[in-house]
Amino acid sequence: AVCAEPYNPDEDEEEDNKPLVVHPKSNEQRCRLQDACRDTLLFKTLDQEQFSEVLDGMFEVLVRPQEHIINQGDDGDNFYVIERGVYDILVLIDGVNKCVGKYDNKGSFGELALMYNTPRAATIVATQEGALWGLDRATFHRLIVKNNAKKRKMYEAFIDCVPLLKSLELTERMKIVDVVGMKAFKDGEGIITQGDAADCFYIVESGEVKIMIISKTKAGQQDNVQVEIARCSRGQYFGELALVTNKPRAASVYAVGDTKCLVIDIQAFERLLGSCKEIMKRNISQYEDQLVALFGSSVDLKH
Ligand code: 1OR
Ligand code: 1OR
Repeated sequence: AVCAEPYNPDEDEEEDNKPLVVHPKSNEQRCRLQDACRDTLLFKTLDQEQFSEVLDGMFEVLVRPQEHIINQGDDGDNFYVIERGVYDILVLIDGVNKCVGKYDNKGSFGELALMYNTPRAATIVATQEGALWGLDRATFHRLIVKNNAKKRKMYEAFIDCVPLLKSLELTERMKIVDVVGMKAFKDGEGIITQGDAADCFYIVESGEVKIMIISKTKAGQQDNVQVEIARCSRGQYFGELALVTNKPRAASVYAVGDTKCLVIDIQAFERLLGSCKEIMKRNISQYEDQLVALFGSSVDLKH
């Protein structure tokens, strides 16, 4: 019924004048909350005041093993940030509930139904005891959804000129903008560490990154020397390999000068960039050739 009502800006203004919800917290709770939200991508484009209002509006939710936090098809009530616990993502495919992914002690979920006023797109089940921080629908709308218009203005032009995303429809590219985070890195700062587990993907917005790989036997050098194998600048992406191959990070990545990257989490990557995977795979098949050109053979890597 909600989506059939005509949009009334006066009502919206009325809503904006009401005080925001505040759930009082102890210092200890506030610390844990801040820790849990440090890497929440949806909060990355908020200013200090908005972020602090979001934290005020969040409330702690303790969960038991097998508890359904969200059921596919329901109306959306809250958005959740994970403090701890493992959560399966189930989607109904041909009448069968299939596990299509999981959250392992980090990440957030439940934004889609609140952003687009749609039924819940997946079921989220806790596989063990855990703790979440919730944000109610109305507060999420006032603080996050309203920020999306600004976000679209900021990143639309950039996203439109990323070669990888050229094949997507405009509405698909806008959905990416809605969920991306922006991270800034200082000169020399590590962005990805070879061997780590992967949970996100990057597009360079400004500055440059260098990709370094640990070479076992590069002629005349000692063990475990890092060699530069590639650089990425504005509009180029990195961090796709581990997500596409389901393996640990194949290389380390460092900022060269002050650098800003768009960050997309693995679930949004699967959901929104699935159709770009063929392009990524084609480019990945060229990594091997580049490797041979650089080192003479591809067996030189420490695995
Ligand atoms: P929501 O409000 O729809 C369920 O409630 C949440 O599960 C959803 O927001 C997302 O935050 C989260 N497709 C749709 N929603 C997903 C998915 C997903 N993964 C996590 N959520 N896919 C799985 C990608 C690994 C695509 C399945 C075809
Ligand atoms: P990732 O998720 O493995 C490190 O995290 C990223 O560095 C990786 O995704 C790729 O985006 C990138 N050539 C170009 N880029 C590479 C290469 C590569 N390896 C990793 N990345 N290789 C060819 C070397 C000339 C090495 C292939 C193993």
